Amino acid sequence: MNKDKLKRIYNEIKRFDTIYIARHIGPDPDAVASEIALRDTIKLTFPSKKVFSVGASVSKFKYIGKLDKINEYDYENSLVITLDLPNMSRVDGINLEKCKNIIKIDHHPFVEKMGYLEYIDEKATSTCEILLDLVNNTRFKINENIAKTIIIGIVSDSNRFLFHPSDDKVLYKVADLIKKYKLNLQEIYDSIYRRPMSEVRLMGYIASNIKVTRNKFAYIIIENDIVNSFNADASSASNMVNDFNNIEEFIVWMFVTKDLKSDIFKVNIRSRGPVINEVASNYNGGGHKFSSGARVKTMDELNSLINDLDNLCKEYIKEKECKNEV
Ligand SMILES: [Mn+2]
Repeated sequence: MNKDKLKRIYNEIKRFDTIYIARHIGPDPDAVASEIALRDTIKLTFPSKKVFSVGASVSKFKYIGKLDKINEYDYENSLVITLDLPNMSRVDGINLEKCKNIIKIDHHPFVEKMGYLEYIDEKATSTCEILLDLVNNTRFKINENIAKTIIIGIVSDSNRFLFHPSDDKVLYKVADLIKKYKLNLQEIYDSIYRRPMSEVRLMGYIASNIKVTRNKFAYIIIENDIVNSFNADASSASNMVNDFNNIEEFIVWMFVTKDLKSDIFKVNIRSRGPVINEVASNYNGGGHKFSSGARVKTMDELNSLINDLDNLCKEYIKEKECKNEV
C-alpha cells in the first residue's frame, strides 16, 4: 500500500467539480461495486460535486446499486477515474481518448499507461479493497451502505477469501467494517450468492461434459443452445469457471462461450499452479497470474490456445516432479 499516493488521489478528487467513474465492459461485481462505492463516497464527503458512475447496467447486479446515464460529457474540465481496468480498449461508456485528466485505480497487472496518476496494487484482492485503503488513509467519509458495497466487491473477487492474494490484512479490514457498521454478513453473502436452480443444473452439465487431459488441463466449449436450454445466459455460464476451484483432477481449467454479437470465442481461464496470464496475453487477453481471460476469433486459434495451456500444465507437472513435490 502506498499511503502518499492515496493521499494524492484524495487531493486530486478534491480539485474537480465534475467526476466520471468508469470500469470495464462485461463487468463483474467488483467492477460495478467499486464504481458505485467510490461515487457515493465522493458525494458523501463533498456533497456539491457532480459524480457519475458510467457504463451499461447489468440487471443481475442491480442489487449493488444504480449507475448513471449521461448524454453529454464535459471532457475538458472533468476528472475521470477508471477502476478495475488495465487497458483503455475495454472501458465501458466513455471515450478515454477524449479525457484530459485520468486517474487509474486497479489491481490487475499493468498493461498500459492510461492516466497522469496511477495506483496499481496487485496485492489487493479487488479494486474495492483498494478503495477501502483510500477511505482508511484519507478524510473520505463512508456510511453503512458504502461499507456493504465495498464488502460485496472484496468478497466476490476473492470468492469469500479463497483466491490468491487473500491474506490476514484483508480479513482484518473487512472485519473492521462489519464491526463499525454492524453489518449482517449473511445478508451480504445471500445477495451475492443466491442463484436460480437453472444455473446449478448448467453447472451439472459442465461438470459432466468438461474434458480433462492427462496433463490435468480441463476445458469445455459451452455452446449457446446449451446455455439457452438451461435458461441461463452466456456470461453466467462463463463465470461458473470460479465454481470449479480445488478439483483434484485438474490444475488449469478453461470455459469457452461464444459471443453472438461479435462471433468471438470468449475464454475464461483459472489456475491453481501454473501462471496463465502470459499465455492469455498471446490470445488477445491477459489478467491476473491465476485468473485470466482471452478472446479468439477462430476454432484454429482456440485449438492452439488449448494446446499451449495443456503444454503449460505438462511443464508445470514435470518441474514439480523434478522437485519431488508430487
Ligand atoms: Mn476486480
